[in-house]
Amino acid sequence: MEYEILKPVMEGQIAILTLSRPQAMNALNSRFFDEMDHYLQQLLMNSQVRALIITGEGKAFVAGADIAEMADMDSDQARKFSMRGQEVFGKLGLLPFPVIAAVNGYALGGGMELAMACDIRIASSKAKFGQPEVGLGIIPGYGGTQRLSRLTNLSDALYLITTAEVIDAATAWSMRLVQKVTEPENLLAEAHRIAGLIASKGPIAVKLAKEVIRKGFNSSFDEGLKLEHQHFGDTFGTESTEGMKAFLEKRKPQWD
Ligand code: CO8
Repeated sequence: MEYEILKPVMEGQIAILTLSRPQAMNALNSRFFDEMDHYLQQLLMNSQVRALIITGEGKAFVAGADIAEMADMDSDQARKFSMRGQEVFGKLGLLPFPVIAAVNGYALGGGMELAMACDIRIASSKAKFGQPEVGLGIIPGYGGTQRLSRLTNLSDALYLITTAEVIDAATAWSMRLVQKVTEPENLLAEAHRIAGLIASKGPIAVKLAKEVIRKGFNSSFDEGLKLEHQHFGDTFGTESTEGMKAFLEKRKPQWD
């Protein structure tokens, strides 16, 4: 598939995806979801990838779903558009490596929902976050009503979604919506540093850790503990032998 909106590159074992529709503030249209779905399938087939960084070109990370495309939709079309977005964003959580959103600017509506669907968020100090949907007479539709309360808390989610207030990066950090805030010029370097840390660790361990944390988060504590001991056992006899041997021999592990 030829990409019109996505600009993917590989740097070693780190995949970097730049959303590039700057004339529309990287707004998410149907074409975007088709390209993203295709790209995520390609990534799944590449066993070398250890982390994915998603960022935006220009002033915005993503300024939301494409309002021009949504404006003429009826309820059925809107439901389908919402389900398509939920499906594609849901795939980020299922990738066998962490996904880092490097939020360079506006992350509004569907853009904030995309960032929240990633595993880790870091933000430029110039980034702005918000769910402006109710101002348009609609509600978030790509998972925002569910992810925001889980990532922050019930009242912060209700506050942000019902007021549509746009917050700066420092406020997003104080709500634990983002893990780090950097100077704009350091954003990508910091995303690479985090991705590099992840890539230097045992790939099977990282994959299983992500799976256990994500699945456990959506189940009971006891179910989560069960998953943990199962997968803890699964790591033995794989690269754990090399990781622990390397520690005892005072050298760096060789994972591949
Ligand atoms: N959709 C379509 N076009 C957009 C969008 C968008 N979300 N955001 C910006 N654009 C376009 C503008 O229309 C403008 O186009 P043009 O140059 O042709 O007039 C261009 O991008 C540049 O935008 P501005 O001139 O407005 O740039 P500013 O720097 O003045 O402002 C803002 C930047 C603050 C980001 C401003 O553009 C803005 O407020 N954008 C809309 C933000 C918004 O409301 N987002 C939420 C959208 S709704 C949503 O995301 C729902 C998700 C769930 C969907 C579920 C499926 C049904």
